Amino acid sequence: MKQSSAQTLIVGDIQGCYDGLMKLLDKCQFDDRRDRLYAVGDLVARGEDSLATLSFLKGLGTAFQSVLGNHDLHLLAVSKNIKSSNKKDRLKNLLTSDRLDEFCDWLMQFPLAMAIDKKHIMVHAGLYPGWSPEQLLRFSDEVSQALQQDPHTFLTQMYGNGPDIWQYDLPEVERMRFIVNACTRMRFVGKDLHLNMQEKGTSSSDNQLMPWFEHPDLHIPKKQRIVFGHWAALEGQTSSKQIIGLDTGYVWGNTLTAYRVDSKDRISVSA
Ligand SMILES: [Mn+2]
Repeated sequence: MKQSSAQTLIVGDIQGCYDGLMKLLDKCQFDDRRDRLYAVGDLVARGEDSLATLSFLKGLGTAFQSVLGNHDLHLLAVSKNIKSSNKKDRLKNLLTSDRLDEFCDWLMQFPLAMAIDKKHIMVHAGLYPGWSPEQLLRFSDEVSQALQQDPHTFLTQMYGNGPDIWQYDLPEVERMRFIVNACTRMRFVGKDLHLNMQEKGTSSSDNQLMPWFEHPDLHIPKKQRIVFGHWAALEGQTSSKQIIGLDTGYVWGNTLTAYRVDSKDRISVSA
């Protein structure tokens, strides 16, 4: 059937899988003159062609927007010689491209969290259960301001697992680090609201830990939806209709998924 009306698509973690992205957009009959494409972050890293991926997405102009994932932030730090590339990343052609600075400047204008309409909020890892959706968007703005004002200082101070619990009076550097970790790295959270940075599976042997979206302190207004990626082991499964998981692990040999906002259906292609 031919797609005739305008679509809003949100795609899961692309991770530099350019061919997969092309297959998925073909299947959706994506047309950048008519449709809008959003991504939940981790545009680059482990896939075969992060350079072609960024070149394509940036070329979409205003038809494309994203939030930043942990791999996108790491790319920014690597590009500024603050960190070295992860062993498993396949970023060589991007890091040696004469367009690297152009792509990094472009990425830096994307936030950690974004409301794409009145209903859907995108964030790479999830909504920290100690925050409201409004707070998430406000804290994301704080991070964007700090990142854009002084990228080198921000990216240097960004790394570390602590503090692992949110407090309103955290000193600036710790405050920024917590916001980045909650928005881009969170999976399991303790009953006491601490972030656990070790567990990556679907369940934890520690019964004090739970997925962020199952924490009793998480409150999302009925009409809102949180759209996230990052947690490939979930294969897109969550316990709530309000929580839409889109990382289905294409880079690990599974599928790349888009959520079509208008019709509430999912479209996937296999690796
Ligand atoms: Mn991630």
